[in-house]
Amino acid sequence: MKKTLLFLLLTAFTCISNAQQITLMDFGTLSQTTPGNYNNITNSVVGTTNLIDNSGVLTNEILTITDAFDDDINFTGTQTPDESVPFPVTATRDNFFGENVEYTWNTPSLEPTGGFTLSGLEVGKYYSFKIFASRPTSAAENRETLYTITGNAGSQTATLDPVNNTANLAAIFNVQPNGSGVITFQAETGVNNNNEFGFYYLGAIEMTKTDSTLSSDSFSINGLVNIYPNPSSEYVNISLSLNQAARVKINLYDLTGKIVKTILDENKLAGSFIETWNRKNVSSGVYILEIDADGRKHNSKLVLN
Ligand SMILES: [Ca+2]
Ligand SMILES: [Ca+2]
Repeated sequence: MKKTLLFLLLTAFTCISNAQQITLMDFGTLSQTTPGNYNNITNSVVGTTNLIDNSGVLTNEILTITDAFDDDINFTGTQTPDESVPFPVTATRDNFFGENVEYTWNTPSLEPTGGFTLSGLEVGKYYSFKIFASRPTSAAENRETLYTITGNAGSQTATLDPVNNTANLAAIFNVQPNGSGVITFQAETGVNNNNEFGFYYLGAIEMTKTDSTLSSDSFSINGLVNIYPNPSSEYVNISLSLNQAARVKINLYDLTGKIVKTILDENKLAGSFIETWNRKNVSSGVYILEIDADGRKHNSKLVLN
């Protein structure tokens, strides 16, 4: 009997020590909230939310908007998110946004940064973030958004171009809160953003809390790839972040599955790199761009116009 109890206690302890807590956030309009165990953040200017985790348990982790986004909310995000994206359409189709050039469409506004704090976090734990934003548009432009997450060891950044995005995520791993249990999050216009207002976006976040560092192996490669501009008329930039050295192949396929072009086939060291490809000898159309890093594959639709 005692042995059984000890075994049960050990099992419970093991489960707790390996526990992951996942918290889901949909940033957007009150009219397009996500049902279920989601945190719907619908006030882009002020407000606090006591977050629930993905099993509905109140975490007492508090999200406070500390740096207003635009008081308008975009609700034209993608309604066809890729299967690999861990967010439902109610979360992908709306966004908080801001701009670094005054925008006068509705009420005049200028919000070159937008952000929030997460407080009540557990000091010593690790928090990892998958970030999604999407803004379908026919304009051939880049609306690169720079995300900065700051904890006790300084800041980490990631970028994402929301233009026509259905599959790309920005990912930031293993941020520990400061000594007061706080992590800060900021979104702003990225350096490659060439929109006339510098529009940047935040649509949804999946936050994972772990006791020890989370390996980026446990994330699919999808989170670490960014392809822009897409559609493209001249150059295509493919940015990729590798957590370990890998043989990286980038192939372009037509929609019948026939290989059109090998863009890259090289050994790459761990870290981030950007491959810039000039598509001048490839005719306009819709293609599939496949990135293969030691067998971890990522496929994206690429439009050349
Ligand atoms: Ca602001
Ligand atoms: Ca959203």
